[in-house]
Amino acid sequence: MVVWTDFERATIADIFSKLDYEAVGGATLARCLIVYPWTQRYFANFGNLYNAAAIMGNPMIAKHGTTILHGLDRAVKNMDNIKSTYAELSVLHSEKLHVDPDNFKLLSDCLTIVVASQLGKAFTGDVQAAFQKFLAVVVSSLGKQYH
Ligand code: ZNH
Repeated sequence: MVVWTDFERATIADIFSKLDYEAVGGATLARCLIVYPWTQRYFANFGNLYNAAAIMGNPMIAKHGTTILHGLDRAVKNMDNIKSTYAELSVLHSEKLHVDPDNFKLLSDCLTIVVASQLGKAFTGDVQAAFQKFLAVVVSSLGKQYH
């Protein structure tokens, strides 16, 4: 059972309330595919991923990035039940999509960088600590149904 301080709860809610899901989701997934090119294998049917410019301009990537952020929103709204909230999504990624769970961590690191660049000075050490704790719980919960 994860314990959240009032500061952590307020910080996570505040960050997500400020995010433009479309812009941040697209930028995060694009960055993940550029920085860790082996993650492109899951998106073979998403069209042109030829280089960084193509990835950043790919509308399917932008749309799926938005889907992922909406997926994260479910954890924000269920901070005390992230594991059960993601049970089904974990099964989907494991059994149907065959996404290596290491990739959840890679994506979450890209999200941290995109959020940091959006928040600028407001992304203090305390804020980063809260955000990374939240993402660590998300990553662990998404990996829970892998055998
Ligand atoms: Zn994932 C899908 C979420 C990560 C890959 N995803 C998906 C969805 C969601 C998600 C919500 C939708 C589902 C349905 O439809 O039902 N993810 C998510 C999250 C995360 C993720 C929250 C974290 C954080 N993914 C991920 C990664 C990868 C992926 C990292 C790789 C690399 N996903 C994926 C795919 C899919 C998905 C491939 C399918 C897509 C299509 O459409 O086809």
